[in-house]
This record gives sequence, structure tokens and C-alpha cells, in this order.
Amino acid sequence: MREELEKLKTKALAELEAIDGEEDLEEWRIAYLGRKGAITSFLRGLVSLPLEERRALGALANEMKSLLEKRFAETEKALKAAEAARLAEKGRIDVTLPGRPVPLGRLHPATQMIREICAAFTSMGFRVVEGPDVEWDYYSFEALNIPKGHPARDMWNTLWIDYQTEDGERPMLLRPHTSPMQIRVMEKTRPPVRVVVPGRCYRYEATDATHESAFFQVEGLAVDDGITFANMKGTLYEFARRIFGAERKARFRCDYFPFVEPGVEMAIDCFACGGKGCRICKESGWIEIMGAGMVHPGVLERVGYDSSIYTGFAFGLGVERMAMLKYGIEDIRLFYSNDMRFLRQF
Ligand code: FA5
Repeated sequence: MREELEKLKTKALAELEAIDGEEDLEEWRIAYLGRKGAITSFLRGLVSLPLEERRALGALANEMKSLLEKRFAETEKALKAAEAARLAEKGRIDVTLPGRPVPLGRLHPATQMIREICAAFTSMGFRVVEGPDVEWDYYSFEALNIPKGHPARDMWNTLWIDYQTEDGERPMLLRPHTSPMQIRVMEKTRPPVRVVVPGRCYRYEATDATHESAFFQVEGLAVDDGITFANMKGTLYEFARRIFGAERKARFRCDYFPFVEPGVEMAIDCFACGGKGCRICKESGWIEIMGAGMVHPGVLERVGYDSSIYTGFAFGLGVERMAMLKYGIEDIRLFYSNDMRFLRQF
């Protein structure tokens, strides 16, 4: 029986040696160390032996059981460690792989244009200020020489805010132009004034290739003792050359805006054809870029400036229209359609 026990031990240890998975190990444990396993059966088989022998063999069998239990624990530990190492290897980060590129954002073309326009004016001594998108009728029209019932109100297709005063008036609106800021700035400062005002404007207008219902303007205002029409021409001419190139020519023609007198429309010779006539300038050789004029004395008086001492000029230009001219963009709606193929080009 000793021999039998020895064989069992050799067989069990050899089998254990060959195990490389947790399932096989469990089967091995059941076969040798389980309640119905080989060792238990061996011990049961000792019952018929004389006491002395039973004791000796029992002790041997228990010794072997402890040995097998010890080996089992060691093998189990080794298998677990191997499995953990395998998982770690699987999830390991390969630091030699090139990184995934993080997409970089960029400024919207309208924002870029606003910055370029403002930079041209700040280099000539203008300050940049901003104002509210929701305005009062007073600043948008009244203070700019456009009283209620004035036909010039039709020039701005206004979006009114649904807010009524006690006497039934609707005095609040989404500003249709940035000109209200002329009044707000002059109310708060004494001359000399030199500001540019970028900002979004809103008009109740059907959109087409050159019209949006929300778009940007940049307003400009310069007021001081002795400012003349020549100062305005010089400033705006210099501005146009900075944006569209040093060889540009400028043309000023009469136009009407109630808050300036005289009022002008400024055009530059077409940078695409040099003035010969092409698709961009609609065969005219000239491209209109802004409205401008000398600030009306009535506007100056309304904010408390003495119009016998102070004079000034104001201008307003469309930002998207200027970018369209500069980059040959054919449809203003491209600015706000979130098409990355368009936006990536700037
Ligand atoms: C004005 O809004 C005057 N406030 C400009 C001004 C300021 C004149 C100071 C004199 C002194 P006008 O409505 O023409 O003017 O608009 C000015 C510019 O805004 C236009 O030349 C155009 O470039 C742009 N603009 C006007 N309406 C739209 C629109 N629906 N979509 C895109 N751009 C527009």
C-alpha cells in the first residue's frame, strides 16, 4: 500500500506540473484533494488494516495530502500571476505610437475680418468699443435725426421687441445698424472722440446672396475741433488701402443718411480687374464699400456738443460684404451655414 501511495503522489505531482489553466487545476483538485478524491478513497481503504499499520499509512497519507495542498496553492498563485501579466500586456500603452492629432479651432472669417478692420483703425488712433444688440428706438432712430413717421425709417427693416410701454409704444428693437453707438459714445465722452464699433445688426429682410437677417457692421466716429471732410477722405482712403492693397483708388459720391450732412457712399476701384469691369464689380469698375459722411449738427447738439466748435465724420460698413469682396465669396449665406469645407479655407 505504501507503493500505491508513492505512485499516487508521483502521478499527482506530474499532472500538476503539466497544468496551465485554472479550469484544469480545479479538476486536479477535485480528483486528488476533493471529498471523493484519491486521497480520501485511500484513507477509507485503510479501515480493514491492523491498527499499527493503519496509523503509519494514515500519517503518510496525511503528510502527502499536505504536500499536495501546498503544491496546489503554489500552482494556483503562479497561474493567477501569469494571467494578470497577460492582461497587463494586452492593455499596455505603446508610447512609441504617434499621438492622435487634436483638431485645432480657428476664428470665423467674419471675426477675422472684424479684427483686421479694427486693427487698421486702431493703428490710426481709434479706440474699439461695443454696444448692446437690443436697443431703444431713441438711439437707433430719434437721436439720429429719424423721428417717428420719417420716411427714412423704411431704409432699415426693423425687428421690434414685443415690449409695450403703458401708453402702447414699442420702443425696443434689435439694432438694425451700429449707428446708435455714435450717440451712446458721445453722451458719455467729450471730444476728441475716435472710436470704431464692431457689432451684430438685425434686419427683417429675406436672405439672398448679399443679404442676411443678422450680419456684422463696423461703425466709426471721429469728432473734434476742426475735423473736415478732407480728414474723412484721408482716413477712409488709408483704411481701404490697408485692407485691399496700396494701389487702390477711392471714389466718394453723394448719398443720403439723415444723421450725416453731406452723406457719401465710398467705393474703391475693383481690385480684381483694376477698374476695367468684371463680374465682381458688376462691370462698373468700382466696388461700394461703405456709407459715411460729416456728422449732422443736429446730432451733435442733441448730445450737448457745440456744433459751432466741433465737427466730425462717421461711417458704417458691412463686415461680411467686405470679406466677400476681399476673398471673392459669392454668397453671404456661406458665412452662417456651418459648412466646414467653407470655413476651413480661412
Ligand atoms: C447704414 O446702416 C448706416 N448706419 C451706415 C452709416 C454709418 C452711414 C455712419 C453714414 C454714417 P446701410 O443700411 O447702407 O447703412 O448699411 C451699411 C452696410 O451694411 C452696407 O453697405 C452693407 O455692407 C451692410 N449691410 C446692410 N444690410 C445688410 C444685410 N441685410 N446683410 C448683409 N450686410 C448688410
